[in-house]
Amino acid sequence: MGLVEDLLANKYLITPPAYYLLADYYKEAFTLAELIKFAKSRGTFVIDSTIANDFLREKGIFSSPLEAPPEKVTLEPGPSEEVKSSETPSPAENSSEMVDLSEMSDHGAVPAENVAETPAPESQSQTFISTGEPSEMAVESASPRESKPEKFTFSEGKSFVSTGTPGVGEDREVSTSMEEAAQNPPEDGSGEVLPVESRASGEVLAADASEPVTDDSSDTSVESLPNGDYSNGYSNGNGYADSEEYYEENGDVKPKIVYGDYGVPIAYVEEEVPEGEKSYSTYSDLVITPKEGFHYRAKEIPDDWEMVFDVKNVKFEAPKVKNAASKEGEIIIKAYTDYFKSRLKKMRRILRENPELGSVIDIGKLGYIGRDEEVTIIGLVNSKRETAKGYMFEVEDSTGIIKVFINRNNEESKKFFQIMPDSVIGFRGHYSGRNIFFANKIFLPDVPKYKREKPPLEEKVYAVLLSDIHVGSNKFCEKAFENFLEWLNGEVSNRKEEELVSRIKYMILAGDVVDGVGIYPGQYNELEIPDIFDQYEALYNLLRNVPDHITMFIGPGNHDAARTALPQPGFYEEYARPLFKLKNAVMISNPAVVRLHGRDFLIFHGRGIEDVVNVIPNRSHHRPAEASVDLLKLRHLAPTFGEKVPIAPDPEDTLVIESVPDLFQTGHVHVMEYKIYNGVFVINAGTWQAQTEFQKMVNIVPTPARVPIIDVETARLRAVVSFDRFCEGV
Ligand code: D5M
Ligand code: FE
Ligand code: ZN
Repeated sequence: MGLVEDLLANKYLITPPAYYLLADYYKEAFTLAELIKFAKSRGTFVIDSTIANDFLREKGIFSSPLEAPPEKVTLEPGPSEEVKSSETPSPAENSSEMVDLSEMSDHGAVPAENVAETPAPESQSQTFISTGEPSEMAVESASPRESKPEKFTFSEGKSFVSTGTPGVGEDREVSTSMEEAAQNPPEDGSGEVLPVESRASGEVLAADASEPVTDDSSDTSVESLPNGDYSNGYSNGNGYADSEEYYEENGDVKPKIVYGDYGVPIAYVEEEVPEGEKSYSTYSDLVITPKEGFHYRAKEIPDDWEMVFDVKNVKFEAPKVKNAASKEGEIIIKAYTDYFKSRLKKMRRILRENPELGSVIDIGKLGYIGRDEEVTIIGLVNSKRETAKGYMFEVEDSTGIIKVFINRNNEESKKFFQIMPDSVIGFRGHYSGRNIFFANKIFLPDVPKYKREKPPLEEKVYAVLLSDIHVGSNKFCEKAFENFLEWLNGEVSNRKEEELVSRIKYMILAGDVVDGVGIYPGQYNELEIPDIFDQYEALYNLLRNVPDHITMFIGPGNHDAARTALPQPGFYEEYARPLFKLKNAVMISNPAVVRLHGRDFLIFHGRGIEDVVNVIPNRSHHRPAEASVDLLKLRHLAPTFGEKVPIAPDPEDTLVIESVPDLFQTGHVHVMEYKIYNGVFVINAGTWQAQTEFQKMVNIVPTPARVPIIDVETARLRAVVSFDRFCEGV
């Protein structure tokens, strides 16, 4: 068996970049047992490129990443150089329940054949690694605890609406307190209104999901729609091509190569295969039309939206190097230097808006001030670590580098844990004269505490937030999604829902709209639609059923056909072409800022959350809103360079949260959760994909098919409509 299969058989995972690093040496220079033992010693069961590099170095196969043969160099940034602080949570959380390889240490390395003899992944799928009970955490966090619910019953409807905490034991009744949930979320210690995490909500959701469901699909007409031409108004700026052989495996389908700028092949256009000949459906005959007589108030409300920020509109200047013959490496170094200069400049501007900062001085000029003088420095935190008496940072600005120390007894030192490497921070204190700055105050860029008042709107108008639909996955909750589409088309169960649907004017999709192909090891086995073109076609066939008056904003995620590194300017049009012909859709970048009726919605797929979870103690994939608040405090969507999230060497850092949004939407981690932080509504929109085998192994418990509905005026939650009962057993 190959490396991926062998690892999977042992409940170990490998990322594609790590695979490419290791595959050639497998069985030649190392055994499976050695690799597993190494991963185990690092307390992880996910072999990524950092682990792979370290392993190869330890095996003496190469001694530094630079010595790897050129064809093995991946686009993923190499391991970070900074000293890891001791508070970084250990990835070994799961180790006690991992496959027991203790025999290995007793008897030395087990030959690969022995390890490979363990049962195939399919037969082991029930014995996945599990730690604790994240499902409770996952579902309990979405509803405010203290709202006094006004109750109403759904016995037959296809959806269920909830924002308040349902009463205990009301398993057939679902409660709501929309206004209260929206305007009076309970407060927490920070002095700002923050949502409260409630356990009951999840339980009632589950109970509700077990209700018998009436099939009222007869209300929707199903007929076939003629295939229109793909519109072609979008130009793709990212000329990345995938491996040619990959697509040539496609049996008798002859790929047609499309060339981008400079003759770089960017896509292989599949020849049309009639749907009847395919073993899967792309929903080509799904047509849902608005229910006759349903009154859409939103149709009468004038459109009011603008793109405030889209990466595609940023003009990046290519880095200037001495001459055209400059080495490629030199250009890349220059590009990243420009990138960090841009970050520093933007973040300094944000930090200086805080009047508490006082006088700011360049690091290079510290030598000119008196030792008693209190000053502030602002710089990139290159590294941080705990010392015997406190915390030490290495901080850099464009004029110099300095060590910054803060004593543990100072309350301010607690901020140490919030500071992610490579974020830009202000330190106030004294310069010792020996290249150490003694700080007594730490300033995170943060978000001002005051609420940004906006003029009221004449009419209530709502936006629905979606993310991670993952069309094409066999875990895509298609029935739930179709029910949601019917709901949008007026198939509602009561007056409350009618009011909601009637006023929905916008829909935001924050990435991973399809499942993609070749995204994680073993994904192929979980694909219903194994073809990326057909996945986008299927998504198109679903989304064309969104009523015309609802404007959709659709951005990419890491499963989409788009550049992997952040920021993602947009979908590769050659792959996602069907989306571009949706009349009521706007293709956006990741990240992007859309202004709806004067309210700024920051939309970000959310990969930055992964780094927060890895770096900041006590963070979890199951509490994404908390992690998003950490990013807001650092005013950056992916501060740390060289961790899990690849960052493109653009000369400008477009991941800085330059202006404070009214709402900050993420996805990616597949858990619906929200919070309010300093006036910003922070929400993760969850997913439409049930738990995948991969997620089982890494213990991610999603909360699929819940739709948060936002009152645009307040940029707060109006209701959560849940279709999860249709997502069971997917
Ligand atoms: O991400 C779905 C979830 O899976 C999200 O919580 C991140 C997590 N994820 C994705 N890739 C990995 C790897 N390689 N290791 C650990 N966890 C991961 P999605 O983007 O939908 O796949
Ligand atoms: Fe996803
Ligand atoms: Zn994702």
